[in-house]
Amino acid sequence: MKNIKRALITGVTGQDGAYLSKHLLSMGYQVFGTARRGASEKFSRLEYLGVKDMINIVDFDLLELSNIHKLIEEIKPTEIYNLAAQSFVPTSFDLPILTTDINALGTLRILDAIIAKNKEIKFYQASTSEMFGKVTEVPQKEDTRFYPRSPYGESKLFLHHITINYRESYDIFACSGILFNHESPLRGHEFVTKKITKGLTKIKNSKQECLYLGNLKAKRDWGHASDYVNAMVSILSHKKADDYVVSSGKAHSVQEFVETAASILEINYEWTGEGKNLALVNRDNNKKIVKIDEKLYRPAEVDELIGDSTKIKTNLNWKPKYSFENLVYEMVKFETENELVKF
Ligand code: NAP
Ligand code: G4F
Repeated sequence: MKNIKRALITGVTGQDGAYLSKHLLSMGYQVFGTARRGASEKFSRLEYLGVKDMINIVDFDLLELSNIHKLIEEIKPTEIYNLAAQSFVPTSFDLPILTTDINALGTLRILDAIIAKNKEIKFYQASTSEMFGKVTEVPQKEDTRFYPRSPYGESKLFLHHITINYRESYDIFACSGILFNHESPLRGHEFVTKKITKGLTKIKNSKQECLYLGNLKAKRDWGHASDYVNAMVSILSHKKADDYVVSSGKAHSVQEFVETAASILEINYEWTGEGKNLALVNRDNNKKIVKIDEKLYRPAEVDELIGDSTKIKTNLNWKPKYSFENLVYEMVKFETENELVKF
């Protein structure tokens, strides 16, 4: 029993928490996952993957210091994966202080507890390509200059740097994964890929008239969450603590994502108009099924992200299984088969 690895995952109710739990359980880990108390339960992702009953759920909030000390004492984790965050970029413009407290100071609370309680715990931190922001180099790699464009990106830059600082100052095994956008059927409903796959499926089934989106020209390097949680585990399993970019190496615009999903759904479409009048028209009935809503534009945008994951591929032998097309296909298929499910 002594050698069983005990992983504590913060944010286990989120997309990555669910996939990571499943992966760690398949490797024989004992998994503890944190959830915030709320008015209703939110374990639908864990239930969908069939792992809810195999995880020990514990109460936790990143805003509170005492609970992380208590969890480390009680659970005695060998590894902590800090995935919990206020992760939606637009919300960070509305709630910048809360976002910073949860993401930046929350991480510092955990790091400080590790120093105080057990410096042997291995620590994984969820950093992000949003830190590259207004990019200064294409593609972006570990040493590309950071230029965040949102309070979310700024909060993540702090936690990225403080993780490195604690590793160097206190000789702990603390790593950052600089993950580019990763999606799945379990993606939150507010993110653009879920909005598109759910919205177009409903339109195809005559359950919705039109889908409103913001900036269609933004480009993202999209991968699948199940491939990216494997990278997290590889990062903590390596003999040396380090930071890695995790990406597909290919960028697509939001407009291309719409086109790919529409093609999978066999919607006979064409684009009309330009700028804020750009719209996707269903040629079978001449209805505009995707329109721009300028309210969805962000105060500052990250125009194009594309990652260079040579380091993790070379050093840790990581390789994604999903292509962009397979990712979109799986998300559309999920929506056609699970119309009423909302994560
Ligand atoms: P997600 O689906 O939004 O999940 C976030 C999780 O954090 C949820 O379980 C949420 O709990 C929890 N949480 C939020 N505030 C908290 C607080 N104050 N205390 C404790 N838990 C809190 O995010 P994700 O897509 O799985 O991403 C996981 C991590 O990777 C995040 O840190 C995100 O910023 C980062 N990241 C994601 C991507 C991506 O493309 N998915 C890319 C790079 C980095 P509730 O259920 O209670 O809300
Ligand atoms: O899906 P998004 O909201 O993801 P975003 O902002 O890139 O952030 C995600 O990826 C980050 C990694 O780079 C994570 F750190 C972060 O936690 C999160 O998981 O938006 C993607 C793009 C943006 O350029 C946005 O302006 O899609 C554009 N977009 C266009 N219309 C839209 C919409 N985004 C959303 N959410 N909703 C729209 O209607």
